[in-house]
Amino acid sequence: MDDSVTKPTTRTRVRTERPRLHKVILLNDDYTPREIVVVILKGEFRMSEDQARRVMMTAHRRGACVVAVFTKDVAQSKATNATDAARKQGYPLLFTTEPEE
Ligand code: TYC
Repeated sequence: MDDSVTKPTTRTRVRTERPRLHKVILLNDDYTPREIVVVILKGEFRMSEDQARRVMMTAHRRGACVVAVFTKDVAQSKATNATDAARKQGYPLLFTTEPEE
């Protein structure tokens, strides 16, 4: 007779959700010179001159433009650094973040 005992096994499936990404948004204002916006976009977001100009002009015309998406921490630190870079030069340029839907 087979008297072997089969132990019940419990399998736990670990579901790891992808972290929600956050958008960095550039807001328009009436005071920051276009060239300053372009320089900050290139410096903080590694954009080419052409990309930076397009993003700047979109924010200028429409009021805001999504610059890029990152994990929450990276988005927030990039937005803060870029805003600080403008403040240091005396401009009110503002970058914000918001979660992606
Ligand atoms: N509107 C600004 C000007 O005319 C330029 C500007 C563009 C400022 C985009 C902010 O996010 C911005 N000098």
